[in-house]
Amino acid sequence: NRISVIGLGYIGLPTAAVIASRGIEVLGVDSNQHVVDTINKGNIHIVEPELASMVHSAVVDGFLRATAEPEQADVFLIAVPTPFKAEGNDDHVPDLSYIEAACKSIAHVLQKGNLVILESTSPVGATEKMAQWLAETRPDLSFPQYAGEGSDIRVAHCPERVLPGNILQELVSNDRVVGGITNRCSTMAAVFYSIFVKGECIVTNARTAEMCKLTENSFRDVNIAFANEMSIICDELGVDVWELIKLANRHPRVNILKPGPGVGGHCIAVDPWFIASQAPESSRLIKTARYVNDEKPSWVIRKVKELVEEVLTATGKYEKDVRVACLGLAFKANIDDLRESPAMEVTLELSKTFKNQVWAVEPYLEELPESLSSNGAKLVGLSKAMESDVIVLLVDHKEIVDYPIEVGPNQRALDTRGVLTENKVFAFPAKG
Ligand code: SAJ
Repeated sequence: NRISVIGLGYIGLPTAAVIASRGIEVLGVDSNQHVVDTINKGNIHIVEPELASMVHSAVVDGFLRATAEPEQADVFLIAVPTPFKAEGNDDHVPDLSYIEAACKSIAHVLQKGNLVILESTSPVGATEKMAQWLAETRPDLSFPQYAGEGSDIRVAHCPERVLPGNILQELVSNDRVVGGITNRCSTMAAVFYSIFVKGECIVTNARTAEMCKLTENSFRDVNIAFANEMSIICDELGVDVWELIKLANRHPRVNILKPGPGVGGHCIAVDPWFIASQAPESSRLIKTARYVNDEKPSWVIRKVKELVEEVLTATGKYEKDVRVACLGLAFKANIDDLRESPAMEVTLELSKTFKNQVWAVEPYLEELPESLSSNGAKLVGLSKAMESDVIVLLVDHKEIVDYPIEVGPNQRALDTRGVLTENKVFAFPAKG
């Protein structure tokens, strides 16, 4: 049996490597020749713990090969991006052109009995569209219906659900929701996943599987928005939000997530819009959550500017002599990914306001991105950052959490992740 994975990014490459590590022949397809060449040399173009060695062994052992042109296989997994349509698209309409291109590129190599699975996060109806694109592109298609039991290939959706930073574990251990165009499609896809998934594969229809993925990420977004809104309200009312959340979470049916500088990454800030763009009138809470989370970086920036003013008043320094240290740039803790990062958004804006005055700490970087260094921002270590006037804690990387940060009388700190708050929740009687 041969498996072909179309799209060798953050989902496709780890999935290809895990399947190949089971001794199954995997053909990875990517339109980017540099990606193809890198993988064929046994190297990787993305950062994810343990992925480099797994890809290297799979290539050396002959189970994984990359190519720019699709070839015949038994199962095709499509893991290509589903971004929004071009900038300025206020309705946030998803762009399915990568899925369409993937379908059109594999259509001519499909054979009777093949299984095609869409893993990309997609709006409701995308899998049906995919089946239609496949049917339209295949010249020898003998069945007018592309979606019924009469079709000669099987089509299903099985959304990826892995957490960046823990992809290789979650690919195997997470339950999977498998939604076929028909029951036979679902069953065949579930049997395929059982090759490498230890979690349960639960069968449903394609539209429910699509909506399930969007719902999971919207649920998280709405809950983070609640935490972010509480942090702003608590700031206004003089309540420590971190202590408050710990106390409220002692209730058996309350589980508040953590506030932060905003929501980053490529999924949680994107997927809720897929629902909102298909049901704009009814998605009121989902859209509001998006606005709350998107506005959080601006709130952080305003607070930092207030703290700089406080330092000026307290010390009599000139503004040009004030140093602002931003701790962490990644979109979340313990990963190196700066894309769609609220910490980057905050640091970038501060570096424009306070030119040559921003110090950035990012344990995962050896040099700062050009956007920051061009404003005179400098990459420094944690001990140097402690000499700054305003400390802005943006990412709870382990190195930052473990560092003994002390804020002196003439310094100010804004802790967007609750790292500096000591544990104020004393329970009586103390648990042994
Ligand atoms: N964040 C908070 N407070 C929290 C939790 C997260 O501010 O309590 C922030 C993070 O700092 C980050 C953003 O939210 O900026 C997203 O981080 P995340 O860890 O919640 O999620 P992602 O984007 O890394 O991965 C999510 C996961 N989805 C869910 O947990 C429901 C993952 O399982 C999905 O596979 C992934 O999206 C995806 O690809 O869709």
